[in-house]
Amino acid sequence: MNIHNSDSLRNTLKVYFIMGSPNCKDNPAQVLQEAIKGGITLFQFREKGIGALTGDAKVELAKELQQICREQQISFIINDDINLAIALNSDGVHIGQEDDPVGEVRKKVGHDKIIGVSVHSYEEAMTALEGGADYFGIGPVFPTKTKEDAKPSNGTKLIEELRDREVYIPIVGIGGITAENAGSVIQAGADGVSVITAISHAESVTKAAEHLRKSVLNQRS
Ligand code: TZP
Ligand code: MG
Repeated sequence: MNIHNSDSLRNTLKVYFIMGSPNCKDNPAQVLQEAIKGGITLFQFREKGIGALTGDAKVELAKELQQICREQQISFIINDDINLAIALNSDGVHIGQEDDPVGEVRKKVGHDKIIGVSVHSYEEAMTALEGGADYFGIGPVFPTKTKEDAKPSNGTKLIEELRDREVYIPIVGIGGITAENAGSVIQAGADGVSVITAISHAESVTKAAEHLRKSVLNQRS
């Protein structure tokens, strides 16, 4: 998209909230509103896991959350579901290694959309870069219970390796990130952090987002 590799995308990735209905104790629309109030900078709709909505119910929730993002000028990314992303004209998609190759996804969504790719090695990163990824998601940085099929946590090793090898694409860390450990992810070279439960399960969603935002913005990478 226009904000390819730019400071604008780096800034947008700083406090990246991801969720779907299985991650929320309260109504997802309310959780999203509160998270935006607390200062998240980007949202990803990830409707996965036990009890995840499918079919029309999933589409309706996606539309509702997208509308909230629009009103609050927060970009709206969809996890995995390229067809839904196209149908809703979302701002972008986030894909993993099990999904279609990045180049094919790029052809489908067009050049003005953000494509995020989860990578777990230098080789995967190079392939994603060649395919036209706009940013990488790297993790799990810390242990997490949120993703059933998550790989073992690997700290910030790959983030550091990519920066050492002069790969400057925007990067977010993911997996077990909290306000307490977010600083180390930024220090390692990430532009931002993406979190699910640190915000979605917080007693005060707004305060949790504020707290995370402060700890990210107070760091210099
Ligand atoms: N990918 C790697 S870890 C993870 C995903 C989607 C889950 C992150 O959730 P949490 O609750 O922030 O650890
Ligand atoms: Mg996927």
